Amino acid sequence: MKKFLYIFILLFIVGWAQAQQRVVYTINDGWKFTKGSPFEAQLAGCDDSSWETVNIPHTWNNKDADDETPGFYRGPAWYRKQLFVDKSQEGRQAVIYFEGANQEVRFYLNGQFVGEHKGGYTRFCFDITSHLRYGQENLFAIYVNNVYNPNIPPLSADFTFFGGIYRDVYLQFMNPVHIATNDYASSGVYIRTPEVNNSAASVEITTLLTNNTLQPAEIRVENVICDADGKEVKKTHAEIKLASGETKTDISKKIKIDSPRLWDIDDPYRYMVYTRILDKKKGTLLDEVVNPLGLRWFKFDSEKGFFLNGKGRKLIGTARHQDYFQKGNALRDELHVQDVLLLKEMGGNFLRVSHYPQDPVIMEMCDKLGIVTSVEISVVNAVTETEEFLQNSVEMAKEMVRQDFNRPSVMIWGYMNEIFLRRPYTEGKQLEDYYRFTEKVARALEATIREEDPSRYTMMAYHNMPQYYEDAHLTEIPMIQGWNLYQGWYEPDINEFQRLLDRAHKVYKGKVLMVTEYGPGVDPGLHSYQPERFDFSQEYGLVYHKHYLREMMKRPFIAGSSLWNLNDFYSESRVDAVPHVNNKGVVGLNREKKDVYWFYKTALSRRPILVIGNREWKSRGGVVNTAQKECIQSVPVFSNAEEVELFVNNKSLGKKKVEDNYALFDVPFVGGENLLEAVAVAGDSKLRDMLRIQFQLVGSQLKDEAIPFTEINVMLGSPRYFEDRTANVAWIPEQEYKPGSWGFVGGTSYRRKTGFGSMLGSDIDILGTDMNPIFQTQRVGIKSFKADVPNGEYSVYLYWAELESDKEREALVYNLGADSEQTFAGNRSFGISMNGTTVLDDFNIARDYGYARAVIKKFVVTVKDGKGLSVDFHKKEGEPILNAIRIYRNY
Ligand code: GCB
Ligand code: CA
Repeated sequence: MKKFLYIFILLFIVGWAQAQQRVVYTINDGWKFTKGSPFEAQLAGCDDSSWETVNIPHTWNNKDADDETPGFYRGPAWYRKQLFVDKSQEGRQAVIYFEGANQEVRFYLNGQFVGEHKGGYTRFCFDITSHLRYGQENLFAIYVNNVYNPNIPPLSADFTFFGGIYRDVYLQFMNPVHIATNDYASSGVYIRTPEVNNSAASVEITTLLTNNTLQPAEIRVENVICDADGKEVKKTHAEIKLASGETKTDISKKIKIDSPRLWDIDDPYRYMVYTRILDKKKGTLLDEVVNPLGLRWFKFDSEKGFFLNGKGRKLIGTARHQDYFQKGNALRDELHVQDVLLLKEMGGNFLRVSHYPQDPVIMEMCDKLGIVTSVEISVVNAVTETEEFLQNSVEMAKEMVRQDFNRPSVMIWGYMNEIFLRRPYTEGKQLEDYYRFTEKVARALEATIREEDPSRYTMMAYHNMPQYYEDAHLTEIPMIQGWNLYQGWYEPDINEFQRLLDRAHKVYKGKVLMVTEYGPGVDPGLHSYQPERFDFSQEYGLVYHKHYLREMMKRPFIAGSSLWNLNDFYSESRVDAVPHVNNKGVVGLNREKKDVYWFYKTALSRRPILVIGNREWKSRGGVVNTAQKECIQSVPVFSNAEEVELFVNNKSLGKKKVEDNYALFDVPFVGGENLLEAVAVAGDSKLRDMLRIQFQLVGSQLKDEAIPFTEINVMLGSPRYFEDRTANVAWIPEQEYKPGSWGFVGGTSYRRKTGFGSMLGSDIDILGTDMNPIFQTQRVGIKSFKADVPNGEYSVYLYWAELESDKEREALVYNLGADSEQTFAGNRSFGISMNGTTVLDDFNIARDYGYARAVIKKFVVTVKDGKGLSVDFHKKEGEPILNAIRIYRNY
């Protein structure tokens, strides 16, 4: 009797275990981590007690942007964890699944090597069934390396290659007879929709099935299509025999759905497909996976652009990088989700998932929000002429396609971004061979993707050297040409943009065209009322984007565009207004919205909008310029209403017509707090927006008692305004000295030569500060800086950085890779006196501090006898310079 009971219980347990569904959970927390290669780190004997404890998502480079050492750690590192695995999972299939780790991984379990993966942006998994110990602790040891590898793309790129296990890691347990997990970390299910129209759709489902038991298995495969409410719409089934150890493919019959509800930008309706396998005899459920199903049809036309479900839609959106302020690329899901929400809120309907496949939640969000996507592998800037490089690229393409195959949002697969930006040769046989090899890689990728997935389009993105791409035949290969265009930024003439579009339309007749990138650098803390190229001001951002959007809208043959970029992102080698950051985002590293974001939101939104711009300009300042002792500065108010009224401190400034999505108001600011209130009427809705701005008013006459002098903060050689957001200090532009007032005497604004023309100031990284803009402009040949301040004691801070280097900077191709180690060998020496007293006699910045290093000297000066302050510069060798000055009244 007892024996029977045992058998009964045993059967019950086995039966229960078999009927149990897939179990999937993350194992992110509490890993031991160290950089380097400790001896036998995969073995239990290795002592990891002194290692750091970290959580995944994790990168070891998130702090690298903040330090001054050029570059970032690129090398090996280890993660280790003891993990208890439940006894109840014994006898099941076990898999460890990585959403992504940069860039080479070797995985060890309980001391044994299990598998490896190359490439930092695609998902991968390993079967660990035979290595696990159940009801015990298991030693997981993961080697990750982000060192340069000539055979793994990307070789170089304008973003930081943050190393680490920077996306979620999971354990999965399932029945040994299951939907395959060994096909490039895909879901094992591939859903195709060979025909879709308004009246009917047909669906075809391919399922990969694995039998990892020692016996043959007879199973039933079911595919149940449910609507969004979970109601069954259609069901198919098939019976299949699997030999022991076999993985087999089942292809469903075509499933017809009548009057389908389509997936569209405005109504991203999703059916769900439940793929199940059951034990044929017992009917028990063995495994199940769920995939989204979007029914839609689309096409790109070289003249008329993009069509979704028969309707013409211009695709407008952004590209996106997967990093965040001080976090590097190690983002939890919510931060990814937020980005797609930001894009949707802006009115975008397109995401270029570039330069690499991204977190699964990004794709899920695009499916849910109706955002069309293009996903690309990270073959960027250059290739290595080896078979291994080619093979790795092809593998990445397969991973990409199979992993995001079922996403209704995906309509384009991309590969190769600006592949000739960093050509290793410029002429001759070597260049020819290089072109030929690159073409070979391109053709292999094109063929792979088309074979994997003939239902989507292919795309490649080029930089503005069409000749290179034509010579190598790359303009012919993909179905869509993407052009990355920066006229009015890297190149001087903004109107060249539309000429290039028209040229491409003419030269590449029949090719579908997209603008895959365009955008200017915008430091959220910089403003200018004389905006110009390379000044990084919010205002130039508006000038640029207004122009580009208008020109693209005029041209139906431009199927769509993805501005560069949704967010500011880290790029270690970059030297712009913010060190190591590419500032072309319409939102910042911390996702604060810049004015250009509001511009797009207003232009693209169909809902009534009214937003006072300059929203994040919290510490603002300026010089009195009205008889009423106010400072007039213009403020944009974004709206899609016809006209807008603005009140300032409860007084109306009247109504203004909106042009190009905003109205500019001349706002008279008073010192202290100002209340701005905008109102407008759009259709039936009354719109209202408010903004409080703190304004630091500077007198034009410094002895004016109505505006007691407290401080001025002036950037020389510059019309820019800059906010020191840490200390809430408002920096204002220079002006020429007039008696009673303040300003410079003599000199000119420093302009640096660029690859094309010149720019105001410099964009080199200034060492020793995180406030580059204060140091990046200067007055050269300055004689004096005078301020007719009242008697008292003052702190006078002088700011310098030597911007001139004798070594010619690297040619400014997209100003990447400029090195910060240059030394200044030239000579500039001058003396400085304050109200007649010599404070420095032989001041040579390069000699004492080197090139591009922030130097701040504070002097305490007493102003007497109503003489004001005069800082005088005495030329000895070269021209005296001054980058900025702060005059602060102590008493
Ligand atoms: C490009 C690249 C992108 C850069 C961008 C820029 O063309 O494709 O990776 O970040 O230009 O800002 O220079
Ligand atoms: Ca994730």
